[in-house]
Amino acid sequence: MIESVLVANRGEIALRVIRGAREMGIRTVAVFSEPDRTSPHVLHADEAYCIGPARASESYLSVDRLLAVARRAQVRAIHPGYGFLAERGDFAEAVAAAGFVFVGPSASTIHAMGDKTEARQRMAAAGVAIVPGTDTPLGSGRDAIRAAKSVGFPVVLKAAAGGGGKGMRVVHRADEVERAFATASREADAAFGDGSVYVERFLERPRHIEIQLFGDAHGNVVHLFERECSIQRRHQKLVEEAPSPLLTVDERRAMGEAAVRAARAVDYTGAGTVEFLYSGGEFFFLEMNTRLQVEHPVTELVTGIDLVEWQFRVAAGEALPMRQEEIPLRGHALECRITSESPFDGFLPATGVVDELEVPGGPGIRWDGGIARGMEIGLHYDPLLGKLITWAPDRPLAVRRMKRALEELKIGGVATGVPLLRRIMDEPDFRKGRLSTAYLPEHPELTDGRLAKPEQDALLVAAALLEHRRRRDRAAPRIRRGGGGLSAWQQRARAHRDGNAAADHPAARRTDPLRSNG
Ligand code: MV4
Repeated sequence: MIESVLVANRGEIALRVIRGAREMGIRTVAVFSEPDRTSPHVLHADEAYCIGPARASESYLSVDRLLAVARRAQVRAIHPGYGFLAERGDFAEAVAAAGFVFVGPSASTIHAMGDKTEARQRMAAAGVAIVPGTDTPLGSGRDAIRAAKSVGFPVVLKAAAGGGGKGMRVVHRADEVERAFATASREADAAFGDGSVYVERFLERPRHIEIQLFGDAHGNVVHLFERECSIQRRHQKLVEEAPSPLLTVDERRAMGEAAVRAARAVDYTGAGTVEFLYSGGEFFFLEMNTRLQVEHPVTELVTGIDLVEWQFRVAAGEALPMRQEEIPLRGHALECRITSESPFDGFLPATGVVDELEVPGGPGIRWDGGIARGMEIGLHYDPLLGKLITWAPDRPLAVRRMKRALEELKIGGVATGVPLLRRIMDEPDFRKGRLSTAYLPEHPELTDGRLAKPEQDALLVAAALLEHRRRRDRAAPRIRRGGGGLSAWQQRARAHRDGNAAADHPAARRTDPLRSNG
């Protein structure tokens, strides 16, 4: 087994990996940038090293500094987490060349899946359905028009070196293709240093369903079922769940088998995810992510498997601990991403100092956080503060549990997306599992800064009751009803202040229609 690991990441995922490693008796080495000095991942590691200033290029993205710490701390392995260097084939290569074990797939797999046209070719060859389109980059605007016409409109132009929606261009008509091609190519070049663009048929309102998979160095590959990740905004996932509420048993099996074929085709080792677009009863390969994902906890809760533990076992050369038929799927899990963004303000990134942190508890609740009270939330890194995850025997209870947990969660000092997430948990389409990637645009009331309907109604009722009270009090002066000239409301407020519950008796309750009865 691997006896020590450097975790080349920060925040909640660094802490998650450190926790998993410590349970396995693996010595953990954290790295941190100057402003992260007091972060929980630093606190919980066996050792921690400062690797530079806030700027990621001089700290978490510095391969030289990370390798220098790995040598100094004499670790056996390096775990990249997600983001930062996790899907950089050259990093995986450098780690191996320096004599460390990279906890992830081989550099060649990472490279192959990073090139989206190569990934499409390899998947098609492996018998995995891909969205109709081109499998090689387009040579010119004319080439693009020809390809778009043969694929059929609408189409989407995508960067071959991209992924995650960056540089995507939807095109509805032939006379728009040439310009869109030029723009997409220029954007791809600016973002990835590679202007290659290819074309796919554009699917309307698809669902995003992904399959978790695992491979080992002995040729075994299994899948751990799906995650439904359709609730997103601008390609950032907001809510994820497992299993998908709308997939049939047959579809689940077919998708799982396709993902296993995909993994076998690239000799996959470690944890990975195959993303599919699901539309009109069909599913198509979208991308393969060669890392542990943010939303891995929902899979852990429905399978009972510790994915970080499996990552370490596979990296140590062990065979996968379970065969496909042994992997259970039990109950339902939901994850809400808690980010420092103002959801009613166009998801503007928020900053501040965390001055209050109260996390929910009780059965079926998990908090994967990377923050602590007193921590400064700046703009240097991803806005993910933590993840709230619930499990229950069925989806309705998992949703109600999430609603309750979101009500208990208190993060002060910085704006978060929690108010929006609470609204989503109450929204009828979400409750019914009617999900698509167009969910948020199709429910604009959820992200409207003005009050949502239930809150508007509550305010109207409150105003009407106050008006009723005002008129009644004017008709019957307070002095005749006792209470020293105070209204029932004021009497109770005073009684509470004085620690006297007597004014809280049922009669007082009847006189105060505003009082909540539960
Ligand atoms: C698509 C698509 C429709 N048709 N490709 C966006 C992120 C990137 N991973 C791929 N994306 C899409 N690709 C075809 N051929 C729609 C999207 C898409 C989307 C996909 C997953 C989750 C949310 C999304 C939101 C808008 C568009």
